[in-house]
Amino acid sequence: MQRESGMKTALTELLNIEYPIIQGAMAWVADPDLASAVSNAGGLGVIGTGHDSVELVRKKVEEMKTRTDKPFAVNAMFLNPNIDEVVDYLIDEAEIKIVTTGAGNPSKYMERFKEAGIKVIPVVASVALAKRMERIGADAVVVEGMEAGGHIGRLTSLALLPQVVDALSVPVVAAGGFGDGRSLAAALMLGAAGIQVGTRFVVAKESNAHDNFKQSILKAKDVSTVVTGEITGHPVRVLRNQLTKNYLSVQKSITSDEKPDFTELEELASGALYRAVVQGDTKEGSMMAGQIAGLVNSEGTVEEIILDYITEARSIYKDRGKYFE
Ligand code: TUI
Repeated sequence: MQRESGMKTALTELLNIEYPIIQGAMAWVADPDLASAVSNAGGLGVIGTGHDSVELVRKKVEEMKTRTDKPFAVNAMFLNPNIDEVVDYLIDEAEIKIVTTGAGNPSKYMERFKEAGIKVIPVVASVALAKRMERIGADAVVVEGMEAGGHIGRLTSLALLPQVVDALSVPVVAAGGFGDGRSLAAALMLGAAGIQVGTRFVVAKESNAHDNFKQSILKAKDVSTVVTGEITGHPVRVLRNQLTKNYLSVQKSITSDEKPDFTELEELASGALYRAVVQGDTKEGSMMAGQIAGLVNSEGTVEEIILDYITEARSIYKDRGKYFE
């Protein structure tokens, strides 16, 4: 395969990678197979840790180290009940150089991460949290718009990204809706130093996501995703199916009591991500995917996907550059 020359940005310089593309830490998908393929192809592979035990995180990190000698990151996800032990392991034993964080505020761990020489890249969904992260030592931030799959904030990438770029000095990475080279070019134009890609990597050849889940993304249209769980304070974007129909109907029946009862919702959601991603249950499983799923129409290896982003972004720049002359 024709190798593209690298694309130098503040992010590639910070992380010592070839292309300004970070792989999202999708629970059950972002394993060492996918993450090592991304790192070996010149992006930043990220090991997802979802609700993992510390033993499982250790296994994944050890496996990753046998698969790549390129930079990689581990994601710390704050809805994980084992988060304290996972962070202790990452700081004290894992000997890793980069951490991304998601679904919460990493402030209480920041000093220890920095003391251990670990670069920290929190995922944020607001200007306020982005500024706070920079102030306490974040090396870069990922700004995630509500177009993204999984747990999301309230603002769109197009509105949020330039506001964070204006507010920060550290590199800003755009996430949520960045499904091809056009969006990489657009992100760079808005002042980002790179993008984070989730949904498009779910369908990569090296991704171990169940084929039924991959096919659902490949078949998805622009309107195929819905947001569930807003009522619980944890909005999650997923592909529409029987589960979301049931979930949204229960959600609608819950009145705005002082103490609403979420038991039925919790039962519907319990284990639902595993059912979709690992067992291939596209009816009752939770198929987290971004709005960009409608644009993801072909599989391809991780290397093909990354080079596709880079060649398309470069060709867009050449073609559209004429408007700015
Ligand atoms: O973390 C994500 N996406 C995720 S995590 C996840 S795991 C899960 N599994 C089952 C059910 C529900 C979730 C699935 N998808 N993206 C990064 C992200 N972080 N998006 C938004 C945020 C965020 C939100 C609030 C970051 C910080 C934050 O802080 C609030 C605060 O405390 O200030």
